[in-house]
Amino acid sequence: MDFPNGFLWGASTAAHQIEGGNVHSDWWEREWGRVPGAVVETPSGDAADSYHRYGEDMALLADAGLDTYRFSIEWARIEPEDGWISHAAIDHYRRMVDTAIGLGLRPMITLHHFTNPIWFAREGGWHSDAAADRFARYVEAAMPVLEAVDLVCTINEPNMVSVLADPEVGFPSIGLPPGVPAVTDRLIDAHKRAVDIVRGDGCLAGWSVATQAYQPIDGAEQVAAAYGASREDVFLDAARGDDWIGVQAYTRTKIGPEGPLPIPDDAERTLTGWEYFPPAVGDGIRNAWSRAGVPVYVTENGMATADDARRIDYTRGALEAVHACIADGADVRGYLHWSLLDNYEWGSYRPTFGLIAWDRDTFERSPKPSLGWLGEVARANALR
Ligand code: IFM
Repeated sequence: MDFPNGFLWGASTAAHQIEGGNVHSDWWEREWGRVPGAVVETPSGDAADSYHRYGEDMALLADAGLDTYRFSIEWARIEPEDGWISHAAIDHYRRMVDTAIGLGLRPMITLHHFTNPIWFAREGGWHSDAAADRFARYVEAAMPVLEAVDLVCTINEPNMVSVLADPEVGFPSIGLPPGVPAVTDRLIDAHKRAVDIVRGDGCLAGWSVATQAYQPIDGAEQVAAAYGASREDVFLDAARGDDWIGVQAYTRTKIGPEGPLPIPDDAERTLTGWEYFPPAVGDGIRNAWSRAGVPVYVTENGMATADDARRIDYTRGALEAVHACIADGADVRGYLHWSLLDNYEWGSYRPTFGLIAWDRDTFERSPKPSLGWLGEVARANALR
């Protein structure tokens, strides 16, 4: 199975999940019990210390044969206090961009990946009418990071941000609560403003949506359509006119007449409790391509497992589905695996998604066979 010329192959990460010490962010506050209603099993602490070890991490990615690294820059580091910009943080992320390019990696930068500065959260977060203005001001301030970057993701999984805008909501294993409509509107506004800002500097702008492969059983088609409308489709529709759309797919959600159905007892589950279902990415691509009508990147896809051979099986199955979408005419431009490193899965280190493991005390990196495997696929630009 050959992939199109110029197809990008890479892996994704998010700042809070790997950098460590993100002390000015609202998630750090949650992790240390300072947010009423929020329950977190384990604090992120030093995470993988990728804030200091990013060069080693990127080199492992590049040496394996991959060509693209998606990472996020951290608003809470760049603007730790309302209106005060850290030039040291901007310089840090510029160094990361330079390092990636020096290694032959194309950087894709995410501007917002779940975490907010504490001051932003205290002032209402995405519930505040000032949210889009505050976000746009941060994006303006971050522009020096993007000088040598073309692909920019404004907001990661706005549909999850809308769901998680209330701290007592955790990540569910089946279905999602509906988003908060006013938050959804503000996120779309913030996205459009960020698109204008980064396009002004010549970047290609998009955002990445958590696609959930809502699959109706017979007779539940309308229920599934209504279920997906506020949780997924509104965010895909908002990407019409963007330069690209990101699909982030892991599992499916079967929908019956009353809504999401439980995962059958005999189905294989991953370490996040989700059903093992590699073709989910195909459902996500098809929905994104038909609704947004712009080039698609798979910006996240992977499996939380301690069994790396199973990760390879999963990824092979997912790539078969990506290839089938391309064969059917979808304009898919790249595949970025989640994740480069085992990381902080929003409350715990147990679900391991990484192509690379690391020691919790020494931070020593141990690439897994899946990294080499994906690198070979990338070098061949084909799945054999
Ligand atoms: O770890 C998350 C990531 O932050 C957003 N997309 C889904 C991943 C796995 O849950």
